[in-house]
Amino acid sequence: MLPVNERLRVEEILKDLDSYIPRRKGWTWRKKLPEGTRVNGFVYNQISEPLKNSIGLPASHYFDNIDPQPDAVITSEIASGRFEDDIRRMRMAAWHGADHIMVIRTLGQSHIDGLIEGTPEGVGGIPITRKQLRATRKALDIIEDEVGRPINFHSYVSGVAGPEIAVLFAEEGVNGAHQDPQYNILYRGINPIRSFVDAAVAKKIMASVGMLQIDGAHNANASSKSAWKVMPELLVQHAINCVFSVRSGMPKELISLSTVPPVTSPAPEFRLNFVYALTVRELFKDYRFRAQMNTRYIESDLIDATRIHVLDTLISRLTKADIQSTITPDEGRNVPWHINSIRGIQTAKHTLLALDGIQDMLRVNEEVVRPMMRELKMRSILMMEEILNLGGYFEAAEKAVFVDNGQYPERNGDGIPRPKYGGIGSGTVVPRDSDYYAPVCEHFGYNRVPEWLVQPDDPIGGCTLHDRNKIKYIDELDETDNVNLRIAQHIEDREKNLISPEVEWWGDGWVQLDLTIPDDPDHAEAAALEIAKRMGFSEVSVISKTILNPIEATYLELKVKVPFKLERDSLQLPEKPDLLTSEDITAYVKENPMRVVAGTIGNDEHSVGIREILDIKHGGIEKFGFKYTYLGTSISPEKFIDAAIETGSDAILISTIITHNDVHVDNMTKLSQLAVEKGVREKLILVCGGTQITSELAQECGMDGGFGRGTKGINVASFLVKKKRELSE
Ligand code: Z98
Repeated sequence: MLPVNERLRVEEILKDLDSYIPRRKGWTWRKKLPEGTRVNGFVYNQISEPLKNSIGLPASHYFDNIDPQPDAVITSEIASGRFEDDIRRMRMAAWHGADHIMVIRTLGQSHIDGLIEGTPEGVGGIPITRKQLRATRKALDIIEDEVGRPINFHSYVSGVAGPEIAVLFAEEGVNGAHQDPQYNILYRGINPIRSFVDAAVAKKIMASVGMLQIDGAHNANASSKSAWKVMPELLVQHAINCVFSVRSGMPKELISLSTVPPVTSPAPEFRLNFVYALTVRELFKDYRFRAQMNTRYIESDLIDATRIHVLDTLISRLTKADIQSTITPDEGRNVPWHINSIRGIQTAKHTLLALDGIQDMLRVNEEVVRPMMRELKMRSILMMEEILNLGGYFEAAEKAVFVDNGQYPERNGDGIPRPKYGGIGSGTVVPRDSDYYAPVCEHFGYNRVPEWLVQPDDPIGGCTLHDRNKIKYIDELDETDNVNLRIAQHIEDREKNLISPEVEWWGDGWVQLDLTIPDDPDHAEAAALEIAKRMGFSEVSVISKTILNPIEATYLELKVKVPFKLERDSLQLPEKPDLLTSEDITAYVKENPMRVVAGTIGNDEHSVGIREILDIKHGGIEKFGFKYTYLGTSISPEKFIDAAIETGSDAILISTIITHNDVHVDNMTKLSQLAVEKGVREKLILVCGGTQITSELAQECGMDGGFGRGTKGINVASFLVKKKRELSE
């Protein structure tokens, strides 16, 4: 197993790929835990087995670092264009709780009539090749051992090479794929007849290895102008692909509907989305559901995307989702950044856990929703009827019935027309001869296997799905575009121990910068670009703008590049304080009550810092059981000592921000000398805090310890307990 503190080495993964065998085929669901399972005292009804290694939600450290895993599979879509960076992101995603990794394909692969080989770089995704699949699956084997949960690897069986890709996926252990002939036809302009014939073959092959299928209905929503109006059509598209898949040999458990809440606010989104979600799940109750979030209305604003994601995931929990997808604003602005992938996963995990068991507490008001569901069903049944009346799917597609922006039966006249005999690959489907025979096992349609054969592939000694030796592995075809060239820089930097920031590819130098400029959007944009240049960044561009007020201020997100790299070994790491745990401190103070006097010293009136260190509200020492007497501001050293004696305190906490004329040094020195003079120095722990204070400086001035910027109550509490233990020894 890869040690958790070691990087994934692409060069290691690339070794011996010619003999790599995927460890399993087919889809894996999470192992659900019984309702009522307790984790750290909390009861959960919708969780699954925990991970071996993982990173919990930000607040998990308040709960003993628990990281319960929701019951739904969580998807991360990855589109860096370089598979060697995709696999790093997969490792990050898996640690945060994703177990379904969808790799987006490079732009244009749908139109390539055959397989690509090697490891070329892609645009908006990677070219899917055997080598990239093997390398990724091999990396996922390592990652799933590390997190202790199977990870489903997924991509797309679409385009004019659909069946070839399905065979490739079946051979290489890809666990799931999008497959929907309507996608080819409507969005990729591929001939309708060819698309359905290819789909039947592809689905049969996918089913033979237990791959999960996701359909493409959501694309009607993503492509239409008035996306909420295509709801009846979404139901129709799901129905067409479901029935066609079952007839092609796919079991219903392997068919997952890709459903999206069709609309977002400012529309009254919940009413529309909830009724739609109830309807689609009722109509297709025997099937699985993959809930995607709305992508149609995502802007390039991260928080906006997050709000949409949370509300969409609420719909999933109020209805059902076997798979919860995550998408980031990257989908809108085409900057697929590591951090946003992870934020998407956190959003899904957080929302699913937050809403654990919510359905048990609520009842849907049937009186309200039933008529709305009925109306939606009626509209889609009418649409299906019209398709039949027109002569069938091909005739309807030719008449631009699909992706029309009118809510059926209204029509807007702007649907996508797809001629039955037109498009890419038209005229390429030929009928089989009556004695057609192919020596392959997983086959759609008739195959006149000679009677004397047990298996159709006996004459060739087994097809590639049964005899891996028949698979031809091609390494690289392009000497100028391959992973070896790309990772050379990566390896060089790693060996020289260089560091530069990244957002997308290893150490790519990109930085996200956000600024608020007090001006109108045009001036703010020009100013932001100029500021970034003067800060020394190169390649600056604005990726998102939010108007706070048309003239008062504009918030901007920039993408900028750092034109240098750092030497890792030259970095000075701050010493980590050796802290006692909260439990240790609390237990000690319970057994050995401790009291302090505190205040700001001399003429210092800055009391915010010391209050943070004292008060329970801010996680101050009071939280651990310390009693304190707050003397106020501008307290003299004499008063501190007298008060400590009077109250029988163990320690004096002074605070000082003012350093003019070294007054802080004088005050610390005076306090410690006075303690000596009054004969209490041995009994009292003297501590000073303030922005300019260091432990060394405080000790030079006769104090026991000093605390600077960033100090929290626990730092002081831990110090006081340790010191008290020393004194009592
Ligand atoms: C998703 N976020 O669902 P190309 N087939 C289907 C698809 O939905 C898609 C493709 C193929 C979305 C991503 N969906 C968009 C049914 C894409 C992709 O032609 O290689 O881009 O196929 O995952």
